[in-house]
Amino acid sequence: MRDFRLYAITGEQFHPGRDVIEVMEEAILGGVDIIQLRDKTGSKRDILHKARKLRELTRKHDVLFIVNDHIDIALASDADGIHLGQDDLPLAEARKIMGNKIIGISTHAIEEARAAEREGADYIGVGPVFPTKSKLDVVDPVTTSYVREVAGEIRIPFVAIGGIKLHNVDQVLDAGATRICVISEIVGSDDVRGTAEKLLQKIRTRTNS
Ligand code: 3NM
Repeated sequence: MRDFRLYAITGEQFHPGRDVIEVMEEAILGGVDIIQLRDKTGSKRDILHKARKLRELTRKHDVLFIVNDHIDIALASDADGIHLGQDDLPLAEARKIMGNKIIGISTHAIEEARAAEREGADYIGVGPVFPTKSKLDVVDPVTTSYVREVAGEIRIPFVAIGGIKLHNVDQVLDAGATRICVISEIVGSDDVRGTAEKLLQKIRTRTNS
């Protein structure tokens, strides 16, 4: 899979009155190189409609596009991949359906990270590093020590997530993360593009890239 550094997930509750496509385009212009559509409340039809628009946007800017949870919508919108949680379809089953498209898995403990790697995930999420209000069923923060553990052991790409902000991203990078994933800090910002630019700059500085 093509590598990425700054991963933004949609969170429409953070920008009432603003269109998701417009917000995500600003994020991309700020340097986000992978987008995930995450919608826990809409109907499948609505989610598919947004997925198709985001697919068009991400093609225009040549960035990756991932759909959360819904494999059918990922396929119907020709997304680059799917992101699954621990309670979703098992990886082996998802792989049968997704072929060689990207499969990302959320992990909250090293055993889950090892299993995802063993079973052929393309990348894993590592979090929530800090407390977050963006995910309802979230587990307790795993802290930067879990990031450190994964950085030291897991060989597939991983992305740190959960409560990551401009003011604490350095701690996550210090723990060995080279890819960062955020919802609220980017899409809830008054300056979506500027916030993405600043986050990317911090990643670049720490990873010499
Ligand atoms: N997944 P924010 S934490 C969607 O730990 C999600 O797997 C998490 O949003 C995990 O950047 C999270 O606003 C929410 O904290 C991230």
